[in-house]
Formats: sequence, C-alpha cells, structure tokens
Amino acid sequence: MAKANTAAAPDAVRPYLASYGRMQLIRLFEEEMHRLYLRGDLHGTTHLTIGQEAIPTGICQALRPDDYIAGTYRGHGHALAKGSETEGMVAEMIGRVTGTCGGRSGSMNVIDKEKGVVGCYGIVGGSIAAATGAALSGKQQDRVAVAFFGDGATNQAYFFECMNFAKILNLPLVLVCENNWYGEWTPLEKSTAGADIAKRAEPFGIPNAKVDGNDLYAVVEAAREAVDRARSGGGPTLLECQTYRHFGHSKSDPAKYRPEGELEKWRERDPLIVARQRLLDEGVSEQELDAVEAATRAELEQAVAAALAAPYPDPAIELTEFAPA
Ligand SMILES: Cc1ncc(C[n+]2csc(CCOP(=O)(O)OP(=O)(O)O)c2C)c(N)n1
Ligand SMILES: [Mg+2]
Repeated sequence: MAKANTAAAPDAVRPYLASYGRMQLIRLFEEEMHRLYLRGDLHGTTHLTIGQEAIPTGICQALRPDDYIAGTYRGHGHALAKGSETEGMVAEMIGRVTGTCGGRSGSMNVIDKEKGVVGCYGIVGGSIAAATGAALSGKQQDRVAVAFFGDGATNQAYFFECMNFAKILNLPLVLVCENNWYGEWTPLEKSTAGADIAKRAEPFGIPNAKVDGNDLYAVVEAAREAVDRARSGGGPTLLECQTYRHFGHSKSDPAKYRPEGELEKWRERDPLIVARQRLLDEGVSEQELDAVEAATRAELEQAVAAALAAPYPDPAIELTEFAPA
C-alpha cells in the first residue's frame, strides 16, 4: 500500500488521509489497467470501479485487518481497499505468476485469504452468499463479514435468502449495495420494483440506511455503526451506498445509453474531489495531499514494472497440482 508519510496530519484525520491514498491507488490502478488492456497486456475484459472508490475504502476503514470481505467482478477495487498488495494485484490482472492468485484468477475472481478477501465473483450476487458464509464462521471468531454487490444483485434470490438467514442467526454481516443506478445498460427503475433498495431490508427487521457513496466521511460513519452493531451481537445491516460508475459496465460498453449531462453531474461530485476538499477543510495541507498522491503514483509505477517483468504461470505445474492423484 502507499507508504506516504501522514504523520503531519492531526490524529483524527490520519485514517481518512490514508483512505484518500487508498482511493487514489484504486483510481490510478484502474487507469493503468485500462492502458494495459489497450496495449494487449491485460487479456479478456475488466470492469472498472472508477467513480465508486469511496465505498470499499470507507467500509474497509471501519474494519479490522482480520475481518472478511467478498467482492464483485469490480473486485480489484474491493481487494485493494482491504489491503491486498499492489504488485500482486497488478500481476494478477495481467496473469503473471507473482499475482495474488498466482496469475490464475485474472480480474474477476480474486481471493486473498491473508487479507480476509474470501472471494470476488463474476456471478451477480455471489458475494452475498460468500460473505454470509464468512459471517457464520466469523461469529465464532469475533470477525465481521462484508458483502459488496451492485443494485442489480438485489433482484437475485441470494439477496433475500441471505438477509433472512443472517437475521435469523444474528450474523455479523454488513450488506453493502453499491447502487450505481445501472445493471449493465438497464436503469434501476426498469429492473427493480419499488426502486428503493434500503427498504428491502425492512420486512426482515434488518436496520438499513441510504448513504452518500461518493463521500468518504459519510461512508465511514455508516460503516462504523453497522460494523459496531455486527461485532456487538446486533446482527446484519444493509447499506445502500449511492454512487455512479464513470465508465461503461465493462470494456465492451461505451455507455451510450446514459442521458446527456448525467455523467458530468456526477463527475462534479467525484469521490476524490469530495474527499480532498473535506481533508482540506479538516486542516490537511495541499502539500500533504499531493505527497500522498505522489507516493501512491510511485508505488504503482514500481508495481507495474515488477509485474510486467514477471513470467506467466507454467500450465504444467497447474496440471500437476490440480490433477487427481
Ligand atoms: C447470475 C448472473 N446473471 C447475469 C449476469 C450478467 N451480468 C453481469 S454484470 C450484470 C449487471 C449487474 O449489475 P449490478 O448488480 O447493478 O452491478 P454493477 O455492474 O452495476 O456494479 C449482469 C446482468 C451474471 N454475471 N450473473
Ligand atoms: Mg449497478
């Protein structure tokens, strides 16, 4: 992670300044993934989370290192927010042997057990079931589990089954919906009856809140309440974090379906701009913020160079390891 010196900032602000660095890292990482994709170094597709960085970062700020998370196909953002090493994540995205999963998972299926990332899922809603399982185990170990998922996933059966299961068993689970108002090219109101995601928790008696998902401070505040509830035996919470993805769903989507002016409106509330302004208001200097950015940029450059120099995994080794005896 970024090794920027945050010592000059007042104590209370330091965790937020570190999170600002983490948000920068996710943004720069994804811009780099876009370049690597265009150059042909990153194969297949990838799903950028640019515009949504405050959500995983703010939630993970409220977690302990040994807590669990499960993410989506935008999971490189979730994993980096939880503390996965930058070089390993770059190498994983470009399929190199030094990757977090040995270069075998690519962009959508990262697992990083050491950092509590139980999995990232290409199956819409898969993270909800995985995190619910992690919460069942976490209940015995004083660990909280978080599921990150999109608005579209709230129409999957997993969502309702897991809310029921988690409430009945009083599991330490935080359900974090990244509501970016679209599932691929379909707007929320055309796919989701009622179009109110937070309220879907109410029949289950699960506390819920709508959160400004572009405001790091608002996400941290909501996350702390939900995580404290989970850890102290109060059971699950659903957070509907409202946000916007700046790019299309994946590399094959030019996002032509969005009404004119919508992206520009959301860009004015870019989570990095909002967080930077808030940190300035809290007394952090421009120089400190710039230093965090510079350290993050340097860390990423070094990680990309190292990942590009690493070899691809040897398919013969995979066969030996996974073939039945
Ligand atoms: C079970 C399942 N159904 C359909 C798909 C195809 N699909 C991939 S992403 C996606 C949209 C999901 O939208 P949302 O949950 O809002 O997440 P976002 O991509 O906006 O983060 C769909 C339908 C899938 N991967 N898995
Ligand atoms: Mg969505």
